[in-house]
Amino acid sequence: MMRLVTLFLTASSAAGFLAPLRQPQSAVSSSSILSPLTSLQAVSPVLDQVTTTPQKIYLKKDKELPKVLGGLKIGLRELVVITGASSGLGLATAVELSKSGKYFVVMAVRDVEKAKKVAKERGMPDGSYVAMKLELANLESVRDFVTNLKAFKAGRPLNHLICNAAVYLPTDPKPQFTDDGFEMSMGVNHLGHFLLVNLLLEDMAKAKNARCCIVGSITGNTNTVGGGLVYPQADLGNLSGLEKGMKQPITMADGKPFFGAKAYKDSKVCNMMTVAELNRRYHKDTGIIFSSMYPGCIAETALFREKRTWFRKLFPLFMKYVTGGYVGEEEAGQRLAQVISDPRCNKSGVYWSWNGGAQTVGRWSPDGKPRGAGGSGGEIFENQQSDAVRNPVVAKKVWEYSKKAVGLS
Ligand code: NDP
Ligand code: PMR
Repeated sequence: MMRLVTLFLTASSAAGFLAPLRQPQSAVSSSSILSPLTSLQAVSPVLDQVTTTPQKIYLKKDKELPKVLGGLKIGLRELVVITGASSGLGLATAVELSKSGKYFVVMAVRDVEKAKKVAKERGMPDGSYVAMKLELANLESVRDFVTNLKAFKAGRPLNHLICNAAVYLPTDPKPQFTDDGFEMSMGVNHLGHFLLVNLLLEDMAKAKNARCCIVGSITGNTNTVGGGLVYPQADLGNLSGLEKGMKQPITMADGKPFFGAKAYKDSKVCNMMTVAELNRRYHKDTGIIFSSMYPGCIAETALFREKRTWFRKLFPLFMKYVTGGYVGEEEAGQRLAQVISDPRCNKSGVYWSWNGGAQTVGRWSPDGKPRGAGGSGGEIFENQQSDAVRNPVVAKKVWEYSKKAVGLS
């Protein structure tokens, strides 16, 4: 055990994770623009109201949709949209909810064929889900997804929305940008979801007991060891990057040089602040339950695809046997599904966590409060976010700047 701890700490430290003096890599290049959709050819649309340009593909390839009367297909089940449902936590949640028989799942994914394949592999019952194109790195795709969803659900309200998709790009020396020119982590994890939620609020307001969960993380919260002691820390600074619109050459919310690992954590702070603002602005009038959650450390997901092989091998062991923060995909999926389905989660503005990894409860909270490392097992509880995440003045600014960035104001 000690050898494992030493090995991971040494390797992590050598890689700079515990070295607060390491300078972030600074590289902003307009030549590194990533345009994932630009090479795709236009094909004829299947839904009349979807207009297409040569840059975009949406539902057009999905032969399933024109044949389906979505409203009928959904039946008496509650309709839930899950972004990033083609792998990891999102897929595990989709499996859990679709198998319960109570929910019809819209898998909102960037790769529809992949989603269909994994849904079958994981035994999601036929007729309990549909895969729809959503490319969060393209705001037009977000808008088209909403149009297509409305057409599919044919006037039914949207019961639940889970914003789960994310990218983590800690080793990119240069920033990647979305089609709209936003730094990729901020663009996909925060701004794409920000637009999506705003466009779907009206449909959710029509549902009884609607719930909207945006997945957060311990690593965005500096009141924990995972978020507070491991470099880099999330920090939105003076928000000058977001205020200026987050478009290239700007790469960070604080306006500083690009630093991929921090960009992810900053985006998670924005996710959690968005929930706080949604709750403040809309809960009372719409009845929608807004929440965020930390699923535990699901150390084997594709989120860590950029990490080196040694890290991907050691990280799950470190989380299992040292921090007690490890949780498997299936259990994490049950947790996120619980936030949507459990009557105990019928409370808005909460950041849900689980106090599994019992021996670590309290031990890993710098202020000694029992937060839990989120490991397997344990009970759900209302966690407390860091002061920085709970700051209402900053959250309001994040809301306003984000609105402007995605063209809502
Ligand atoms: P995965 O990489 O397995 O899942 C992320 C999903 O997001 C994938 O389905 C991916 O699609 C999708 N996605 C990525 N980019 C885009 C895009 N541009 N447009 C649409 N979809 C996109 O990671 P996890 O399951 O681990 O992460 C899920 C959530 O959990 C994230 O919000 C993450 O921040 C959060 N989280 C994860 C933790 C962990 O320990 N793993 C801990 C705390 C929070 P595709 O399948 O095509 O790759
Ligand atoms: Mg971290 C209780 C201690 C704890 C917890 C719960 C996590 C969760 N981590 C903890 C501690 C440590 N981590 C320590 C002591 C180290 C130094 C060795 C450490 C390192 C570390 C790295 C390098 N941890 C990481 C990384 C990542 O690249 C992960 C990350 O930040 O992804 C954004 C990560 C994580 N640790 C966690 C969790 C949940 C992650 C994934 C976070 C996320 O997806 O938001």
